[in-house]
This record gives sequence, C-alpha cells and structure tokens, in this order.
Amino acid sequence: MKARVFSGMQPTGNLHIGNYLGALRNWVKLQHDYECIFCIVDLHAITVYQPPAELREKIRQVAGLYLAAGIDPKITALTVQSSVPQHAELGWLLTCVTPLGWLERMTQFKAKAEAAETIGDGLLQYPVLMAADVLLYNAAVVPVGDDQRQHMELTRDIAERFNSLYGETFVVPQTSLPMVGARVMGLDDPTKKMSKSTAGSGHAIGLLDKPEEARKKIMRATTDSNPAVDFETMGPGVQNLLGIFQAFTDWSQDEMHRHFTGMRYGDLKKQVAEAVLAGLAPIQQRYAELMQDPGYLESILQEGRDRVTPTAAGIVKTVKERMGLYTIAP
Ligand code: AQP
Repeated sequence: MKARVFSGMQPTGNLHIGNYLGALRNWVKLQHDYECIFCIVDLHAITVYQPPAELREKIRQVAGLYLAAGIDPKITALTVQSSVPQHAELGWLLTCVTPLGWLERMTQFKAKAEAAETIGDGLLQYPVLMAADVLLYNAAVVPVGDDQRQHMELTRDIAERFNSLYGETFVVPQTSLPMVGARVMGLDDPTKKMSKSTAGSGHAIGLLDKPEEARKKIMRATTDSNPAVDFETMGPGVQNLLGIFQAFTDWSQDEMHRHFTGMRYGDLKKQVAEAVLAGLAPIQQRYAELMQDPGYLESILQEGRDRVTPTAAGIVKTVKERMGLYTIAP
C-alpha cells in the first residue's frame, strides 16, 4: 500500500509562483509515488474575513489551477475542506489537547495578529485545524513551502501528545520541502515572502497573470546596487530572481554560475521573465479550457469528497473512542 500525502492551499487570493514552486509543483511529482489528497482549505481562509461571493469563486479557481498544474484526479483526490465535516470535528478534538502557549508562539499568528484590527479566535486556532487536516488521513508526508515548517512541527507535536495521552493513534508526519523554490520572496521587497494577501501590484506573479503583466513586474523587481550578477556579493533581490529562474528551468548550480556570472540586471530580468512565461503558458492554457466546463470541476470535487470521507470518518470514530466519548449505535 502506498503511503499517504496531504496538503492544501487557502483560496484567499490569486495563487502565485511562490505557491506553485513551493508546493503545487511538488504535489504533481509526488502523486505518482503516493496516495495523494490535495485540498482547498476554505475553513482556513475564513480565519480572516472573505467576501462570500469572492470566496466561492476563488475556491473554483484554486480547484481549476490544481488541475491545470497537473494534478490528475484519476489517481489523486481533490477536495474542498468544508465539504468533509470531519476536518472541523477533529480540529475541535485536537484543540482540547493543545496547550495555548504552543499556539501563541506561532510566528505566522503573531505577524497576522499584528496586522489585523481585530483578531478572531480562528486565527489562533489555525495551526490546530491544519494539524487536523493532516492527521485526519494519517498522512505520512506533507509537501509545503518553507513558511509552513513551524506549523508542521506543531502538527507533529500535537500527534505525539495525543498518542502519549490516548495510545498510538496518529502517524507522525514528515514535512517535504522542495530543493529550490521553498521560499519565493516578494519582487517589490525581497526580504518578505511572496504572499497572496500582500497588497501591491509589483509584489507577486499570479499564475493567471497576463504575460505582459508578469514581464512588467519582473522588469521592475528590486535588485541591489551592484552593476551585474556576482554570486558572492548579490543581495536578496537578485538571489530571488535567480532562484525563480532555477526553479522554473531545473538548471544545476553549475549551469546557473556559468550562465549568469557578470550578466547585467536588465538581461537577467529578461531571461527570468522568459523562463516564468514559458512555465506559466501551459498552465494558463489548460486552465482556460477547464473553466469552460463548470460541471466537470464540480464532479471532480464531489468524487474527491466521496473518496476521502470513509477514511476521515474512520479516524474521527477511533479518536472519539480513544478519548472516551460516548458512541451511540447508528
Ligand atoms: N512565497 C512562497 N514561497 C514558497 N512557498 C510558498 N507558499 C506560500 N507562499 C510561498 C506555500 O504555498 C502553499 C499554500 O499556502 P497557503 O495558501 O496555505 O497560505 P500561505 O502559506 O499563507 O500563502 P500565502 O500566499 O502567503 O497566503 P496568504 O497571503 O493568504 O496568507 C503552502 O505550502 C505554502 O508553504
């Protein structure tokens, strides 16, 4: 039997090349060697207010992008988190074994809480729900970008704590990070990770950006005061552009050094833009085709929900029994 993989993305904005290089592209590769479940985590999205009609549309868009990027629904379950109620149920059960201090230490919570006017309880609970997402399927491997490393450590801690309190129940999952592209930085500010919710027209390259729009953002990207590429002294902006190029082309470190050393930034940017556009073109084409048939997308999401529900229900039943909750015969 193949080991299981779980991961997800929030439908909180336009997916960008960071989401693609850090996670989605890795998912496409893993689906041939593992039993994969890839989820659109809409319950996570609502930890911050989302206009309802926009959220519904984004969920469809993310599903379309998963498929367009190469997720194969014949071998992989594609699901919407809120359509499998056991995510929320296990979330509560795990909340009860998670010390508050563990959650207050999460850097993403601290950053989002600082930026928000009011902090919903959901924002604090977010990593417990993420732990529930993964543990609900006893996933052995979770492919994510580097920003999720801390949440994954917490997931492991919660699994171990539950296992020690109530007996071996959960598989303690491994985190899988890509070799290149694990942390794509903002083009306008390369000290901050590229993020869906960061405002600014020059910050992120969306997977659905028009070629001219994407090119313009890359040409305007922040670099440094060096005249040309120097691998010894380059700043984070140049490093980010080279990282994006390398991730899209799969060039080795040697090839990167030979080709780019001494190249002027204008030329570097042109080449990065070509690599990004070549990578995005087939995704955008498949996406446009897929979105012409909304019934198809809907049927894939129904199938995914039906495929994973027995596993999710089985785990929640075991957890409830282990915790001593009362089971009434169906
Ligand atoms: N900049 C990034 N570089 C590499 N990987 C990234 N990921 C996100 N940003 C980068 C990875 O994408 C997956 C989905 O992320 P998410 O939707 O759950 O939310 P996030 O990590 O919080 O991503 P964003 O884009 O910054 O969203 P918002 O702005 O809504 O919070 C994860 O595997 C993540 O590691």
